[in-house]
This record gives sequence, structure tokens and C-alpha cells, in this order.
Amino acid sequence: MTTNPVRKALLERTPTFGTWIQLGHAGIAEVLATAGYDWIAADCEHTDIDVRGFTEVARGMYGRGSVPMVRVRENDVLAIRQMLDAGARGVIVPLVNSAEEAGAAVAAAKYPPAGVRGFAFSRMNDWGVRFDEYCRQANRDIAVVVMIESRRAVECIDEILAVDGVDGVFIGPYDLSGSFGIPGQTDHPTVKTACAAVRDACVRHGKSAGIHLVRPTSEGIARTLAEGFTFIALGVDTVFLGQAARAALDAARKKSE
Ligand code: 3PY
Ligand code: MG
Repeated sequence: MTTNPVRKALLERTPTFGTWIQLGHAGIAEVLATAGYDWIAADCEHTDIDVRGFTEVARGMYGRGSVPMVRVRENDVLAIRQMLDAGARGVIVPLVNSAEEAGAAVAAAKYPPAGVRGFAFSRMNDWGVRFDEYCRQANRDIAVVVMIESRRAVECIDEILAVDGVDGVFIGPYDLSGSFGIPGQTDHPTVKTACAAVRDACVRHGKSAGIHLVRPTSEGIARTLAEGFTFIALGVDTVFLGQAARAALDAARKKSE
């Protein structure tokens, strides 16, 4: 069985709460991991976080309990392989629009014969010291989550979820709204209907549905859980920092008026 608690939760459809890193600094990972998130994903799709940056982030999480995950730059064999070698125990693959693309993401994350991941000494096997043990366990441990972010992906959600090795899906509400021509309107009924269709398909396939609550509120979290989403990203480091910084300054300005 898997030793990755996030993969286990994905397969059992039990809730986990993660968060999102856009600033590729080990200190950010230390702060967020210390806060107790189940998993933390570094976003390499929309930021300057590269392999070295992700390595730092993973080091910041080390020993603090959060499972290091990565939203890879793109659905690409090398982009996935390098992040797994650097310390990711799960990949979140953006813009997956078909079963074929989902299969490619799974193959990139798994060692042969299940996939095409290359073998090497790396940080993940303690530079070869735990090579055999890591190679034996990795295919069971690496979580693969594909992102549903387009109308096209919603239309073929059943085929995507039928792909062996897809442990769950993660809705990108912003891209999804954009694909319907209503960018940013993540609460629009069209987007909500699409999200519900994805969630229902996950229930049918016994896989986890995930979503990013970029600005989480307690009502939003309660609603998301009640809707049946279990793989939930709360916030973003930059949003947390900005909100807290503005709130303190606003309070100070008001007091000094
Ligand atoms: C989106 O909303 O498109 C995202 O990728 C959020 O993570
Ligand atoms: Mg997106």
C-alpha cells in the first residue's frame, strides 16, 4: 500500500487541506508547513519557481509533516520527472483535456513498466542510498492529480477519470471560467454546473475531486466540503501575505484618522 497519506486520502476520498506556494523560498514552506497543512503545492506553472526553487521549497517542508506537491509547469515528461527527483510526492498537472493527456501525465510519473519515468540517484532516494527501496515504492507513493480547467476536459471527464493511475482531479476555477468566456467569474452558474459535473463524475469513479479556494472563507470551505470536494487547496502564500498586510495597515490607518 501507499505510504503517502495524501495519495491514500485521494483514493479513499477523505478530505485533505493543502495550500499553494508562488514564492519559491524555503522560509515560506517552513511557515506554511508549520501551520499544519496536509500538503503544500509549489506552483511552477505561473511563477518563476524552477527545479532549484522547488528543491528549496521541499527542503523547507522536510520533517514538518506537510507532503510536498508540485503543480508542474506543463504536462511534460521532463517537467514531471525533475520535480519528482527533486522532492515532490505528488504532481498536479495543469490543463489536462483528454484521456490521452491524462495517460501521458501518469506515465511520466511512474517508473517502467507502468510508465516512462527515468531512474537515477536523486534527492528522493538520498542520492542512491535508498535507491532500491525508493524504486520499489515510488509508483505506489506518487500521487497524480490532473487539472480540469476547460470546457473540453469537463466534456470528457468520464474518460479522464477512467485512466488508471489518475488519483484525483483538481479544478482550476479561473481557467475553467476563462474557457467559458467568463474569466474570473468562478461563482457563475455555468462554472458551478461544470464543477458539479466533475464532482459527480469523481463520485462515480471513486476518485477525489479537488478545487482551489484562492480566497477561502469559512462559508466557502463548508460549502465545498458539503458539495463533496475532498482535495482542497486553501489560499496562496501571496494572497495570505497581502490580506494580512492590508488588514493590519487598514486598522492602523483607521485608528490614526
Ligand atoms: C485556475 O484557477 O486556473 C488554477 O489553475 C488555480 O490553481
Ligand atoms: Mg489554471
